[in-house]
Amino acid sequence: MRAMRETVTPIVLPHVIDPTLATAARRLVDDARRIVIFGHQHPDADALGSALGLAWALGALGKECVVAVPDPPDAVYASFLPGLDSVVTALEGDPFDLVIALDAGALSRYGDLTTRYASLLADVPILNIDHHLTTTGCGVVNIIDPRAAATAELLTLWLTQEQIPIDENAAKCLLAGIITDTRSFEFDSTTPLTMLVGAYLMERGARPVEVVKPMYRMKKYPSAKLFGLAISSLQSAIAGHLVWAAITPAMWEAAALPVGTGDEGIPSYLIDIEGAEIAICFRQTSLDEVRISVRTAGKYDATVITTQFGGGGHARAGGCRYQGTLAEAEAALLGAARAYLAE
Ligand SMILES: [Mn+2]
Repeated sequence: MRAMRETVTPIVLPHVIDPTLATAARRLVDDARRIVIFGHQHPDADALGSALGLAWALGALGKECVVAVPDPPDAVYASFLPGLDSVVTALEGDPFDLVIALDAGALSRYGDLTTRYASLLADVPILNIDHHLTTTGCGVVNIIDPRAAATAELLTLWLTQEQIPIDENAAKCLLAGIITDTRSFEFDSTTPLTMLVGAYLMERGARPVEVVKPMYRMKKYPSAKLFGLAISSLQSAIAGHLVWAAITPAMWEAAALPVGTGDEGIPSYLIDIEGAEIAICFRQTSLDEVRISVRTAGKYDATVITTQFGGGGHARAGGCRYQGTLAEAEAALLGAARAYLAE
């Protein structure tokens, strides 16, 4: 006998969006026939997944939807975002009735789309849906909530609140947005509601593995080779609180990769070693230049080290360049790290 029942109650998402805003947004959509959906510059999988998910959902209502972004999408998204090949970077044809701008609040984040195609977009209302803290919105109606982990989460909640059906293609696009903005539900931005929205989209046929594997697990053979070579240089000091590794031109050559390309995620890998508080990845790109990535845990701030060498970054991740040999760079950076750990 199996422990679990075969069926569960269908998931019902709560109506959490301000009803006035939700209805106003619905009215804009109802009044439009031809809709252009914008994703922001250098579109990530949340911008693209939200835009395509919405296009699938509104397309099924009989709306003519065009998804446009200022920069071409990265090819890695093609395997899990149905309809990615329909995304355009230039507009043509009849004027539009509505712009729906997704995953950024400021119009400038959509590149020059609005200025380049002013004739197609003259007097066209904008509906803005976004989850970034820093924005007040660029639309006549703005559904903005930084509590949402992804624009795709907010959009799913709006679609379900307005009883607009989400088919399998839409569900796949929307789940991709949520998974990539939360790194597989890992970041602190993930809430119980995020998980519930994810479950709702899975119920409609979306599968996390289709996104997680190409985004976070798949690597090319030369990249795996380089990773192994670099990790073979791993060293530690100060009871494991300081760890470091180096990538040399010979390693890139042995892995059949151009010298200086990529870091294969080694900086993040190093700081996940148990006990590590400061991790440094040295990448020797020529005989007299070394690029350095610093990662920190606990109370340590990476910029305390990188700014000593003219670099910058954030508390957890910083970088700098060192003019000199690898041995000189290691002596300088490890010296600074040891001094910091001794404070
Ligand atoms: Mn986002």
